[in-house]
Amino acid sequence: MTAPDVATWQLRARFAAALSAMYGNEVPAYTTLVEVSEAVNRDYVATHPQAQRLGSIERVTAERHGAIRVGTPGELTDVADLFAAFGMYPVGYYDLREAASPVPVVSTAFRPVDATELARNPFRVFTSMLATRDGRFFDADLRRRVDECLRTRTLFDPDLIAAARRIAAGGGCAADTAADFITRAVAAFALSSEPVDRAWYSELTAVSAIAADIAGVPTTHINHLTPRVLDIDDLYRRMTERGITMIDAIQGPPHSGRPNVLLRQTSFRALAEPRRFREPDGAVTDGTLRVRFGEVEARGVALTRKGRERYDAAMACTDPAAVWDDYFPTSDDEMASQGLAYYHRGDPSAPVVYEDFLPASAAGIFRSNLDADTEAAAVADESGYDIDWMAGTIGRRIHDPYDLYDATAQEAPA
Ligand code: OOG
Ligand code: NI
Repeated sequence: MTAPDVATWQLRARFAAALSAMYGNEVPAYTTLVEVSEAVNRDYVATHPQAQRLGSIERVTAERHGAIRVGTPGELTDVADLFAAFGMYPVGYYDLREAASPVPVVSTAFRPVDATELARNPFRVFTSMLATRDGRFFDADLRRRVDECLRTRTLFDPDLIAAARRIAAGGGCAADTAADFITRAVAAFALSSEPVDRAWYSELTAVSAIAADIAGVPTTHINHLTPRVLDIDDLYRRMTERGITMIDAIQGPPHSGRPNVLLRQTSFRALAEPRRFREPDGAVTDGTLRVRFGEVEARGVALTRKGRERYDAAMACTDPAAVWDDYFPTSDDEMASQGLAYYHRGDPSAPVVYEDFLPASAAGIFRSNLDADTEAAAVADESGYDIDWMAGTIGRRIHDPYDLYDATAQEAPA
């Protein structure tokens, strides 16, 4: 068999770029964020000789992650099939119901799993499914009505999913198939212009803003698209100077003079966007919704299990910044010799970049962009949601991030 014209990684790069173009058209603040991010990265590279140790400026500049939310196991399965055509596979299980401030979703991240593919294009999408089976957040009546509403919608055209399966099986596709496939995939994540059912949306909002966002509308949408920066403190200052109100903190590890670990993120709420509503009397009116937002991130070295335990312990302190130096050493040499972080073939000058997400940050990002929390009732969780449930449901292995970092660390840098 001959190689396909367009390989999965090329499809992934084109998909990420096309989503970015769509998002920039629809959300003007995103374009500002990308401009500021690029300026931050240029300045950082110009003043820091070691700047590219966490990734080439080409990769970092093109790098994005997105986030989507779906309502049912079937929709999550379609997402898994669609993203496989772009060489993106589920990695990690994030249970945001367990966060300090719980969000009623369970999540995974779809991304390339090996170093070569990540170097070609690292696009990833954090994907959450509404936890309607969890009685703490959904009583029997609400669950039934939400599930009924979700049953009647089709997020992804079955033809698109069938095409995705063929492309995944063939490792790519013909040139004339590629453009059409990408256009249809991007369209599946655009904000819908269909009128929103006012009564249903309001009713859901009253019990759960997240349920309204997912089940109150007939489609899904990319809710943010995150560029990567090399200096997030600088980015935060520059955005604030431009008059964009960021959430009040950077999520994740504190600023320190020590090796950057894992992931630091911050976000801002997008402005209300014009939407059409169908009123109870059938009339279509104009209104607004705030469903999309901006986020930016800085990535550091991937921590080993031992390093992650340290991290979690430091973050459990009242002021992690104040105690950071008690938990983490000053240099990559020490990080490597103490087995706290991953380095290619043990070489402390070659960090393995963290490619995943952090549940506490994810819950924080979610909540900071919703008007209200979902109240949890004091009943038992009988949903059965866990990583095995999710893997079984989508019919795929969910990769363990540590296995992937272990494998990457044994290779030379890509
Ligand atoms: C996802 C929030 C999680 C991140 O970067 O941690 C996330 C969402 O709001 O749907 O994207
Ligand atoms: Ni995000």
